Amino acid sequence: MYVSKQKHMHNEHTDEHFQFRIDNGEYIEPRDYMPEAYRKNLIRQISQHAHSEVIGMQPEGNWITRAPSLRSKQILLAKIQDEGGHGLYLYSAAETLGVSRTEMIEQLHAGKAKYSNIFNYPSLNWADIGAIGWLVDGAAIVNQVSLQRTSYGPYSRAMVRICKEESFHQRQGYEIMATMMKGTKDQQAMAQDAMNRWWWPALMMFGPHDTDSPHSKDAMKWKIKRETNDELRQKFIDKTIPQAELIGLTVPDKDLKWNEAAKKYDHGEINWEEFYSVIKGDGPCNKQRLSHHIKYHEDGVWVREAAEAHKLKTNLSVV
Ligand code: FAQ
Repeated sequence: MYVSKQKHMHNEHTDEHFQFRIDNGEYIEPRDYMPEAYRKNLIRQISQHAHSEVIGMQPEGNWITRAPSLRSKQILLAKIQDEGGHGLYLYSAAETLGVSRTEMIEQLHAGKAKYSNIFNYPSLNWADIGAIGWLVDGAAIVNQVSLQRTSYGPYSRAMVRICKEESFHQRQGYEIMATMMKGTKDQQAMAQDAMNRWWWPALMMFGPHDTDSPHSKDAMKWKIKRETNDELRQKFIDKTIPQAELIGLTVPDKDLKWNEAAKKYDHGEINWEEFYSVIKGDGPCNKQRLSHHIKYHEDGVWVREAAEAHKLKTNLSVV
């Protein structure tokens, strides 16, 4: 053992030494040696994650002005601001890998970078805000708790901060659903309808089955991912079903049943055709989400110019 460690210590700029560090449970930092494919895979995943946080502000932003009370409006505003902050941590983490935020935004606008499938569905009424917080943030937490131990230091540290805020988000949504389920028949029907529409897309957030996930093999080897798509999806299902039952919601899956031997829920088939069509750009709201982002990015040119001018002025006055 000692001999092999010595050997690796002399060859720090090799893929072999890199893998040795990963297997040893070390974190990789921006200036450390890393294989080009590791860097590329991380830029892809972190930038898509950042875009998801920011695009994810839109379906909820739609309901700020129509929140049913001052309290619920304040909470929703705080939650949406958090999502913006999460996007910033993540863009900054990706920048440490040598890509600029401008480039990442250009890739998003050109349709070359993805963002989560889930944000291409419409938020039709207040119950949807409950379903987004409970199911979408609930799924995001399961994934992100696991990513706190991802092998890239800046990504891992961003995840630790983000997870602290996500658990408040999940409770915000669950509280809305629980309140509606204690309400009138119409309110209960609205909550159930939102559950029916968001359940399956939330399961798709974990990505394709492991057997159909092209990036998983390397991502697991490099510990970018600590658990696979299917493992995380199963965790989310097992944790969420008792929560639905507690407030009287029915999970819209006729094949769902408890598997006593495996101590987990077996679930029905996910509609992968829908998933691939949504991530290719043909979901109900893809065009709306992107054009909204492009419009406000262009409207914000003057802010970025003013910040640059201020920086220049400050630098000059220092000289
Ligand atoms: N949506 O080989 P894999 C949130 C793509 S944050 C769209 O399995 P990977 C907070 C994938 O990119 C939600 N595309 O890929 C919030 C790849 O295509 P590519 C975001 C997807 O990366 C709440 C292809 O399919 N969270 O919600 C999706 O190893 C409320 C093959 O897939 C993260 O991004 C999908 N769901 O595993 C904010 C977590 N799944 O790139 C506001 C970090 C797969 O080759 C309001 N990301 N694809 O063109 C991850 O953990 C991973 O990237 C996975 C996918 C697990 C999402």
